[in-house]
Amino acid sequence: MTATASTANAQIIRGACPHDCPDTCATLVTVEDGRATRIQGDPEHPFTQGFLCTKVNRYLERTYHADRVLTPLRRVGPKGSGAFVEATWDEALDAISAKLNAIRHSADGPQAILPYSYAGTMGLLQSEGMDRRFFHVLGASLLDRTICATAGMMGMRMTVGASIGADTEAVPQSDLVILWGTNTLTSNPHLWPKILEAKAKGVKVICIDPIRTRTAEQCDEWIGIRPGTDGALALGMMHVLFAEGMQDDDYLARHTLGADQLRERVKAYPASRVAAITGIAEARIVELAREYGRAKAAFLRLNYGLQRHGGGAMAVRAIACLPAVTGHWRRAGGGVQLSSSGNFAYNKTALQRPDLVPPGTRTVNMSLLGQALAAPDAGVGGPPVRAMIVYNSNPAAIAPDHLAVVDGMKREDLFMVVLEHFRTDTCDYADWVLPATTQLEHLDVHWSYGHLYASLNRPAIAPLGEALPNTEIFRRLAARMGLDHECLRDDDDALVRASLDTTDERMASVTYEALRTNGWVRLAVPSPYLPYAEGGFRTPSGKCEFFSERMKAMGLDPLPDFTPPHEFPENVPALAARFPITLISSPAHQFLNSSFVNIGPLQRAAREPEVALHPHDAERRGIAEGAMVMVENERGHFLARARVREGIREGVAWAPGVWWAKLSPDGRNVNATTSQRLTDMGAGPVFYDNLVEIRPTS
Ligand SMILES: Nc1nc2c(c(=O)[nH]1)N[C@H]1C(S)=C(S)[C@@H](COP(=O)(O)OP(=O)(O)OC[C@H]3O[C@@H](n4cnc5c(=O)[nH]c(N)nc54)[C@H](O)[C@@H]3O)O[C@H]1N2
Ligand SMILES: Nc1nc2c(c(=O)[nH]1)N[C@H]1C(S)=C(S)[C@@H](COP(=O)(O)OP(=O)(O)OC[C@H]3O[C@@H](n4cnc5c(=O)[nH]c(N)nc54)[C@H](O)[C@@H]3O)O[C@H]1N2
Ligand SMILES: [Mo]
Repeated sequence: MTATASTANAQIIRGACPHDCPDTCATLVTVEDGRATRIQGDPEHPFTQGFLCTKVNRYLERTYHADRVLTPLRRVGPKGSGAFVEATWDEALDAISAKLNAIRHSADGPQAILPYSYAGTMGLLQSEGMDRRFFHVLGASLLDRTICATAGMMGMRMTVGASIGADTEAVPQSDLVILWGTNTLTSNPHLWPKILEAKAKGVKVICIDPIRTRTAEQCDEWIGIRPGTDGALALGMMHVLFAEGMQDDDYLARHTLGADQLRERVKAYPASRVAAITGIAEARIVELAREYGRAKAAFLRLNYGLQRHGGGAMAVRAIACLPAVTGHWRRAGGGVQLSSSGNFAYNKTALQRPDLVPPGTRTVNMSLLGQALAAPDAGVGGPPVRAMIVYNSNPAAIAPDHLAVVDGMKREDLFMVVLEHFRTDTCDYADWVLPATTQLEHLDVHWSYGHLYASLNRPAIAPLGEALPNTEIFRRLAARMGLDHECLRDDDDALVRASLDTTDERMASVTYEALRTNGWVRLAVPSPYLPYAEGGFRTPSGKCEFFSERMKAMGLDPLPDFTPPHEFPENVPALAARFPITLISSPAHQFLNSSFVNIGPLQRAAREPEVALHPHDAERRGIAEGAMVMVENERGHFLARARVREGIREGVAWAPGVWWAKLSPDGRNVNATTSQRLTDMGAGPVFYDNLVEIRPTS
């Protein structure tokens, strides 16, 4: 081990970063006299490479922060006031279990109770372990966790069959890198050294993004595409590839389904038409296709930015066809990568016990929370939502259509419990806030969506104050409520074992022993991993499905096509006349969704809620650099500081997210303007498919 500790009695504990990020870093935490004194990236981990990001470098500061919630809190003021008093665990568990039992035994029944969680921690135990068992035994409503990635996941699933793509460690072997709808330096920073390795060999790196992000600035070229039009660009590229004979006929014949139909379909996308849709010059589209066609192993790194539009799933699907047209999957460094998560075959059935879900239990889409809280039947039939238990998420800040969400949370007849580290926006509407442990204080097992290493997080320090792991909170709640099932008594160690209890070959290397010894281990797959070099797609046909019977059965177009955003200006001219600017609210560099917004140095670095716009757009509106502006549409509005900059498409604005509403000038954040419309597949949110107007406030 190359890490050194500063004092003799210091210990180094291996852990994993819990945050929702493709990188899932391996960490080394130095502990001296029971206190964590240092956190660093594991230098031996091939992806972490010894460094942590801007945010997680401050993980100790976050853990020991004076604002940590360290005891149960009971609300004393009106909903939204944030007035709480401290309470004991006994008081909290008594009150919460009495209320939940009353609802469970009422005419509305247990489905009136809704869990709401996402990936505040990605650890299997603390994010989808005992909580799932608890809600399943209880018979609560199920939650469809769509808030981030389901559109892209469906796009991949319908095309290559799974969330499995090219090995990110093979990027240095590629001969063209396209960063497509991803701000790598911010949201996937540990991929950057691999990209630099490729670049050092003279490989061209192109970034396709409506915003000239810090990533785009470091690339050889920025292609400033119109938002939500990536599907058309991919179809236009395939048009050129086929027209100029740059396809790999052998790969097409052996490993794809529907190549002839695809070839017919893309005839409708000549570069002239694609230029009009995407706003990219015709000649550039043709040349991009040629560069791609000449390459032998181009790496297409997608991320989730481009799928937060009405046609997001189709866009990912169209792009995912490219490496099968050119046969790039054959070679190391070639192919497309959106997520590697499908490689991690943990035993989620044993962990979560879906067999305990009562038949006929309804499912509520988390992206429609505003609607679910407003409608008597949660919008999907059944009882109203009378209780909501929130953990690992801050829906009052991050859910679309913020005003609808907050209206719902204010309902006097809604009972809300939030498990948290801090008093977030969501906590302000809670009846009870329960203190949860951070990653330094609990055990967990991790997967990744950006590489192929499993990891174990061992607790480095004892829980602060009266904080408890989510697992333990649900165990105690179950016991207090009298929920009687033996699986609710498993301890965290048993949960780890349940998740590792699998015979899947890829998991052969992932034993508890290996994880305990080294902290992390590569899945038992070849290195580099070429998932589709010889076909072997995980679709029903085993081929890359240009033509999808499954989509046809869903009543969708079975072939890739361009699906415009809901708020595509030429399709909604009246709306676009009033709200002509497409607002993208992708992550701020210093925050992790709404996490870290309350950490002083990071908050100061992010300054304040801002909105960047093109000089022409600013000038037309009389907006000067630094002016306070109102960003608005029919759904709502929020205040932000104008940043006028060249590096953004005209007609597009960028409001980096996700600020806590209560730390924003008018108590509202960007989600006051986003809608509860959904993507074409996967029922995901459309955060960046959002027309607004921006006006000076004075
Ligand atoms: N620092 C930091 N890192 C993070 C996060 C964070 O909040 N902060 N969040 C984490 C999470 S939960 C996720 S899901 C990922 C998200 O990270 P990414 O998957 O990289 O997604 P976004 O940051 O949402 O968007 C990436 C880029 O897509 C661009 N974009 C938007 N619309 C379009 C479009 O229509 N076409 C194209 N080509 N580009 C478009 C945006 O301008 C943005 O620069 O990052 C994770 N990592
Ligand atoms: N406008 C706009 N909205 C967005 C996005 C966007 O780009 N633009 N991004 C979307 C995306 S991609 C995502 S993934 C979602 C993310 O939305 P969320 O999943 O809600 O993520 P965070 O905002 O980071 O909130 C996570 C919360 O979990 C808490 N937490 C962390 N670890 C633990 C734990 O172990 N136990 C408990 N009890 N709590 C814990 C943290 O303190 C934090 O408050 O936001 C979405 N919202
Ligand atoms: Mo996400």
